[in-house]
Amino acid sequence: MTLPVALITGLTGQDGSYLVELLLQKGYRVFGLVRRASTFNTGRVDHLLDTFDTNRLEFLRGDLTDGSSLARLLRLIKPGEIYHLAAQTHVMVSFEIPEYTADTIVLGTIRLLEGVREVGIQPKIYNACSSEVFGNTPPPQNEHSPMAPRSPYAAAKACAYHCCRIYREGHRMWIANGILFNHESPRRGETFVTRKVTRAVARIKLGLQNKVMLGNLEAHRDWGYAPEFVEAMWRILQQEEPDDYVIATGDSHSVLEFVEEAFGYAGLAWRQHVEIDARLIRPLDVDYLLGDSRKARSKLRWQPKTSFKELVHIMVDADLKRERILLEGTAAHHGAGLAHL
Ligand code: NAP
Ligand code: F7E
Repeated sequence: MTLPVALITGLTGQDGSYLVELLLQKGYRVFGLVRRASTFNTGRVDHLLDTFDTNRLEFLRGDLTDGSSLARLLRLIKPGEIYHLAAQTHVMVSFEIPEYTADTIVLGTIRLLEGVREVGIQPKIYNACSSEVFGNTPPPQNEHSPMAPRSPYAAAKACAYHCCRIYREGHRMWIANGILFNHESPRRGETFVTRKVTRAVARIKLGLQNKVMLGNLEAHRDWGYAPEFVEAMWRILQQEEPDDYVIATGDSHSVLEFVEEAFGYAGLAWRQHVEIDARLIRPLDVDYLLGDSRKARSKLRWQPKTSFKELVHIMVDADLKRERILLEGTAAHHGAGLAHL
């Protein structure tokens, strides 16, 4: 029996790591595009290498900035489904490296789509769009809300979204945009605000640091749980016809509320540990995101399960566990001097 074959760009990222687990559970053969880095960058998926034999999961070297590598992979794999997740994903960083951000998001997407055309395959393609494209369009935001990007990242995601629609309509390709609102997990990158806070809470609780510097505490985000959001990506590609979907919880909280919940859960007083650093405040920020995902709920039969509080607790618990293990590792390496910790 031939297994369905999927290619994931961005497999080493937060979403890619949960998606590959889901696809392997569902019986897919999965290929992951992995870029070259000077240090190991497969930490989020290394646990899978032991679990699955190499016929089910394979990493292939490539880069969104290198169209020839994408075309070569497509020719080699001929995937039936492509989950296009790779990107420069940090909004603040996009103000500092706008060209690279646009190169990965806009040109990277075009290179991938042109590669598909050149190789002559007809896969179903998922493109990772973002709620950032809505900017300060009043909440709740859905598939019909105007896009009003407020960062180079958001502008690039809006452009890639339109490119996907153009290829869908113009070249009759099967491409769907998932407009996902923020989704978090213990695997979230350490420089996004949720993980920055929960990691700091754990380290403060264990006496490893005392302060955390933050920027705008007033911004509101609709934060969901990443494993549930990758399930929506898969459901989008199982539809007969390609379409665009907002994926969100419908519950919005401020950064300050996230901080209060995370510190409170660990029994800490946040005011004693949080300081504002003006350098972390963005040239432009998105004030209030709250998604209306009724279309996904009815057409995909998808719905989120994890509440805001549960998400915060999952992340704090995971960081406490991780920091304790790291601490024990340090103690083992450095001997008895740290044993009292
Ligand atoms: P992430 O954790 O930052 O992962 C990004 C992935 O892209 C990583 O695998 C990274 O590789 C890879 N990548 C970056 N530059 C690349 C390049 N030049 N060539 C090849 N690969 C490259 O992001 P995520 O949170 O999983 O998000 C997945 C996608 O959904 C992204 O497109 C993001 O913009 C979008 N999105 C995310 C959210 C959210 O809340 N998480 C919401 C809406 C949309 P390394 O591991 O080597 O860095
Ligand atoms: O910021 C504020 C910051 O960087 C959230 C990406 O996955 O989701 C993510 O983008 C809010 C902003 O996520 C700090 O100003 C305060 O208002 O965690 P974030 P984001 O910008 O919403 C969207 C949907 C994506 O598509 C992106 O790829 O928190 N904030 N203080 C801070 N943010 C950070 N990073 N660090 C702070 O110290």
